[in-house]
Amino acid sequence: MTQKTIIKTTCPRDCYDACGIAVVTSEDGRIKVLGDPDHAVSRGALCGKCAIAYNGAYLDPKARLTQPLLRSGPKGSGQYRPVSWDEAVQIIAEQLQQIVAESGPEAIWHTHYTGTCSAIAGGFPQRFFHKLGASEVDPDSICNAAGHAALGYLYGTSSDGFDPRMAKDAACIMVWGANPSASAPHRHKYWLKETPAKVIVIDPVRHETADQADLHLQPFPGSDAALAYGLLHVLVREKLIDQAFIDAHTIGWDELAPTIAKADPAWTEAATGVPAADIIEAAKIYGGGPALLWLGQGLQRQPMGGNIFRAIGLLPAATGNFAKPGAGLLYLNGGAKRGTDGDYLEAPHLRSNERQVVSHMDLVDLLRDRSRARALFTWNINIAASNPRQADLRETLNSDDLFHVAIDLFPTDTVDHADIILPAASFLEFDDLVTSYFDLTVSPQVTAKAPMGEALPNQEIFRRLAKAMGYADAELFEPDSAILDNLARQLGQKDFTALKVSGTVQRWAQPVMQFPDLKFPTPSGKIEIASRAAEEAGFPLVPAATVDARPAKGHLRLLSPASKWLMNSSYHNDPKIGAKLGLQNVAMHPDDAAARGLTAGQPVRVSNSTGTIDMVVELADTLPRGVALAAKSRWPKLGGLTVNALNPGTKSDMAESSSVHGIEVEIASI
Ligand SMILES: Nc1nc2c(c(=O)[nH]1)N[C@H]1C(S)=C(S)[C@@H](COP(=O)(O)OP(=O)(O)OC[C@H]3O[C@@H](n4cnc5c(=O)[nH]c(N)nc54)[C@H](O)[C@@H]3O)O[C@H]1N2
Ligand SMILES: Nc1nc2c(c(=O)[nH]1)N[C@H]1C(S)=C(S)[C@@H](COP(=O)(O)OP(=O)(O)OC[C@H]3O[C@@H](n4cnc5c(=O)[nH]c(N)nc54)[C@H](O)[C@@H]3O)O[C@H]1N2
Ligand code: SF4
Ligand SMILES: [Mo]
Repeated sequence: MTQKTIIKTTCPRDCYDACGIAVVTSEDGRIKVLGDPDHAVSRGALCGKCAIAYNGAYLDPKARLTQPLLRSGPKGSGQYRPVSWDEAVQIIAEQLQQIVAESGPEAIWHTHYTGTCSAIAGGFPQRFFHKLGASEVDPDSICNAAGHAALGYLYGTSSDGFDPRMAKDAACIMVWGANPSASAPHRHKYWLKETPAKVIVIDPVRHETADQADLHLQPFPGSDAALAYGLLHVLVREKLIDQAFIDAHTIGWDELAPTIAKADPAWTEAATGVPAADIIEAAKIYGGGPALLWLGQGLQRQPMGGNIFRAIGLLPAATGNFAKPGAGLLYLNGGAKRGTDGDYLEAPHLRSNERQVVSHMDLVDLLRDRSRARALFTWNINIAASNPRQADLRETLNSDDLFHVAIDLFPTDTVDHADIILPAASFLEFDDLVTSYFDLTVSPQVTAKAPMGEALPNQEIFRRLAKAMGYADAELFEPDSAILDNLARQLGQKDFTALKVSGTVQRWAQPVMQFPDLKFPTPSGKIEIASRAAEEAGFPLVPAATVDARPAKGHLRLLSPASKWLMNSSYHNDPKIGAKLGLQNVAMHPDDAAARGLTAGQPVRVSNSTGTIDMVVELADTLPRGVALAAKSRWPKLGGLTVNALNPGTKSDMAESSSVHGIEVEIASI
């Protein structure tokens, strides 16, 4: 039998699960990336997409970027020649210095997100950009900024969620606008199945998690604030609110009275499409005992996403669902809750100018304006697939006078437009640290193999760039080993070596209660149902029972949530995943298809004033009438423009964030 070594590590993808991984290397050097059977989340199996991609594209030198490349032909032509790391960083440093001298560092922009969520590869590069004085595209504006802003008004924080171990004490788990069956597969498979709680899913789509729930409410997209008020109406009527809690720990409850009174089940049914009986049942279950509320990220990617979050966020406040077992709400659990010091990791003190920030929704306009943007770094992100105005963005990225450095593992569409391409090492190739954004755990990312070709971890790339720029600050050169020990200590561990030995650990041995002392980090210290800060920012004092207008005649509302087979745009280039994805399809209710004379498998043109793309019809009675669905983030170069070519980049009501689930389209046969 061939001798094997097994290295245990953690998946650092932008995923609720943070699975434990066992990397098995046989004597002949062959590697298998498997789910760690001893890990509490993965229990021996990765999700389908990672099981394929980590053993496919991630290990395939032909799929990966393996050396620095310098553009040798017109932009977008894909012509590059290999250069050494020294040459690459030298060219970049010279360009940056010239731009700084002529236009100031503010003309250098960087955009990044969650290609890897490990701490150093995700955070350390910020030290370089702070020192440089570069400008930054607001990372969360492509994903979840509206929800963060809304919960900030209400609770003073959006990153301090319930401890999922509380599920054993809950009478109800309400999953509102998330699809764990795709975006958190192990939560779908185990967490939601093993809880004694009744599970309620609120989602326009009857996805697998909704299908398996005790109760599924199917509101029309963008009508959730009204639904929240409908639930509050029943909670008040049935005396299921906790008046003592409201009196002691909230401000502004009475301001809600007129809207709650209006939102009786009949009104709410008309506003949302959810049957009155289901609204009453859901409120009774939610109000009947300790309840956990999971606020999905898809939910707030709506034109009124911020208001919707403020309205739904009222439910745990009205029912006193904090500081007791089985109670709470969760959007994300941030690293800071466990003790990570973001300022240590990113060193903002290195900055000597004021940071300029724009929303992802404004990226195209920014990049077209040479008086504001002369250089762009893209790292941990694939804007050419994931961002709005896809066709415009591609054209903009082709500008000869925009100096573009792309750092990635793979030759994505974004990378194809760069002047210089730098190959990043994968998470299997360096040590790092992962804090799940669901569980309150701390996990090691452990080197399991040598970097592919000349690829380097993000942090090492930015150390080399700092040296080439002539910087001397110690923070820019701090070695990974020292950072990992410091982070491990911040997170309550002895050091990183100890964490490697223990593997994933819970930050606290026993489940922790949410807001245990019932002090909320708002200006008043209470839950701000009425928020002066929100009012000063131009929002209503209390959330409104908004309902988006139904699509114009003949139009459909297009949702483009997470695909089961992709991690955002990652993995489309893996041939086995590509085969599973097949042609780009758009799902719709059979009645909507029939009304257009369309049948399953038929090629159609999907269009609106932003763009037109061709897709194939899928019939899905899991969707409400009037709603179409095309999953997000395929690679344009693997089949033509994708769903973001239909996305105008309209901002949600709060934080200039994405409202991508608010798009309307027309669909017609070709
Ligand atoms: N239509 C539509 N569009 C959407 C959404 C939607 O719901 N609908 N959702 C939005 C959301 S929520 C998000 S978060 C964004 C996500 O969009 P992106 O942030 O663009 O996510 P990915 O497409 O996965 O891109 C991450 C890139 O990072 C690379 N990467 C992985 N590890 C590393 C590393 O260690 N170093 C470097 N340098 N690169 C690495 C990957 O190869 C990948 O190319 O998409 C948004 N776009
Ligand atoms: N497999 C896989 N997993 C992923 C990702 C991926 O791309 N693929 N992406 C990761 C990232 S970056 C993120 S942000 C998370 C996102 O994961 P989720 O938080 O689950 O968000 P989405 O997948 O965008 O959308 C979730 C659900 O929101 C619903 N929704 C849309 N509009 C509304 C509405 O108006 N009301 C209600 N009630 N529901 C609505 C959609 O129908 C969808 O089922 O997943 C992460 N995990
Ligand atoms: S992407 Fe999520 S489900 Fe898949 S292996 Fe990674 S952590 Fe697990
Ligand atoms: Mo996201």
